[in-house]
Amino acid sequence: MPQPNPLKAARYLRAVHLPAQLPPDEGFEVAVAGRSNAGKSSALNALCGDGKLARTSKTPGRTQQLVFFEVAAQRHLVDLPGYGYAEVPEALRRHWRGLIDRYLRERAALCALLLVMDIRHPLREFDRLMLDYALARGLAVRVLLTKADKLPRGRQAQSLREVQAALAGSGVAVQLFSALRGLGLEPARGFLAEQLRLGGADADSARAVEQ
Ligand SMILES: Nc1nc2c(ncn2[C@@H]2O[C@H](COP(=O)(O)OP(=O)(O)OP(=O)(O)O)[C@@H](O)[C@H]2O)c(=O)[nH]1
Ligand SMILES: [Mg+2]
Repeated sequence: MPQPNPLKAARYLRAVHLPAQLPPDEGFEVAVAGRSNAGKSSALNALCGDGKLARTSKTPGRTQQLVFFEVAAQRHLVDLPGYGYAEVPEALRRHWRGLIDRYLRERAALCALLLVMDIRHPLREFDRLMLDYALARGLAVRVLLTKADKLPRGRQAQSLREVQAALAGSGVAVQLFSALRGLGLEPARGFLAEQLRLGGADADSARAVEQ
C-alpha cells in the first residue's frame, strides 16, 4: 500500500537572489543540488507530489535563484541553481557561486543534501566537489540517480552498483529515481522526512517543547 506523502504540504515560499532575502536561519533545511539540467526541480516536484511546484525546463539554467519551499513551519526544501552551466553570463555565475557557497558554508539550518545526478552522467567533477564539501561539513547526503527511465533495467542496476562502489564507506546512500515514472519516491521521501524531522515521535516531542 502506498505510504502517505510526508511532503504533500510543500508550498513555494520565496526565491532568494541576495543573502538578505534568506528566510530566518531556523529549523531544518535540505538543499537539492546537482548539475544543470540533471532533473533537480523535477525530482522536487515528484517528491512533493505537485508537478507545478518548482519550475522545470528542457533548457539548462532554468532555476536561477535559491528557491525555498516550506513543508511545515521552519522546515524547508531548497531548489538550487544547477552548477556547471556554461551559458549563464559569467557575472551571474559568479554571483550564484558566491551565494551558494556562502549558503552551504554558513547556513545552520542546512542539515542534508539531496544530490541529483543524471544516471547517464554520474559523479562528474562538480558532483564530487559538492560531495566532498557536504561530507566535510557533516551534512547527510543522499544521491538520486535520476532519469533512470532513460536506461534499460540492467544498465540502471549497473550504474547503481558503480556509484555505490565509488562512494562506499562515505555513508552516502545512492538510489535509482525517475520523476517521469515515479520511481524511487518512497526512499527519497523517507530521507527528507527524517532530515526535516517531519512526523513521528521526534517532531511531536519537538512541538511539545516549543509549545
Ligand atoms: N526522462 C526523464 N526526464 C526528466 C526526468 N527528470 C527531469 N527530466 C527532464 O530533464 C529536463 C531538466 O529538468 P529540470 O528538473 O528542469 O532540471 P534542473 O536540474 O532543475 O535544471 P536547472 O534548474 O536548469 O539546473 C526537463 O526537460 C525534464 O522534463 C526524469 O526522471 N526522466
Ligand atoms: Mg531547476
